[in-house]
Amino acid sequence: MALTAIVRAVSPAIIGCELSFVERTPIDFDLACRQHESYALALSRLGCRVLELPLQPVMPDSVFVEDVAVVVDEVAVMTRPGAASRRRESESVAEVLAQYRPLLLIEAPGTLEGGDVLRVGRTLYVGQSARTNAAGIEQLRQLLAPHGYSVVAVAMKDCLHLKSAVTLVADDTVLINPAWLDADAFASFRVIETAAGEEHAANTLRIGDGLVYPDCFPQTLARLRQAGIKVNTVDVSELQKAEGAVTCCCLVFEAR
Ligand code: CIR
Repeated sequence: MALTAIVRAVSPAIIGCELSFVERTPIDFDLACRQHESYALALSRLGCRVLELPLQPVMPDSVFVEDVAVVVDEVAVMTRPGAASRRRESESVAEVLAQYRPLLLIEAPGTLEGGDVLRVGRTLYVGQSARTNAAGIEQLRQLLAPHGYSVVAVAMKDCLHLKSAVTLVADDTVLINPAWLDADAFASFRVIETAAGEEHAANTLRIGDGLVYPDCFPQTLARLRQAGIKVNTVDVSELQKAEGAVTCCCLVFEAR
């Protein structure tokens, strides 16, 4: 089985992106494009077959493909993003995912964004964020229960998505910014905390047993390496200005 990663190039409209907890600063579009290319290359070096969706020139946040779908082994759930401006991003992602999985849908009044969903085996931790509401979480629970998944809602604050605050970095280990979430939900895991002053450092992308990780969090990076975790660094400074991070620029799944 091959790992497939869906990505989409950065839209020239990215300067008009949604921002919630990050202040707007100028984005260097050409640099953002180069950084995204290097990111896609890192995915392919880690063994992913990279599928590039058509550019969406008028959809500012369309590079952040993670938010419009939650893909598990049996099905893909098309989300209904809490940011209304992002709902039109779904169609082209759904077209491609339909080739790999039956599609299920989150419907109004539910909202859910993929950045709020952290999968660990058959458990999906879902952030109660400004983008994901209780109806969205309940629908996800109902849709995935028949496939053997349980859904755990996690309280969080002060950041965009659950995976801004926590990601899985090894089978039994999470990287957490404890200021942004209720860490009790992860009490059964070994916990690595983000270093002081590196508040955005908890978002890592795990591919196989290695991580793709921004190069701008040196102290947290050292903690990960000390824990024996293999880390490949990338520079995503321009995507971070759009409140993006490394998980949000791809949808990775086993293609069968
Ligand atoms: C947004 O606010 O929707 C985008 N500017 C950033 C989305 C980042 N997505 C993610 O981390 N999963």
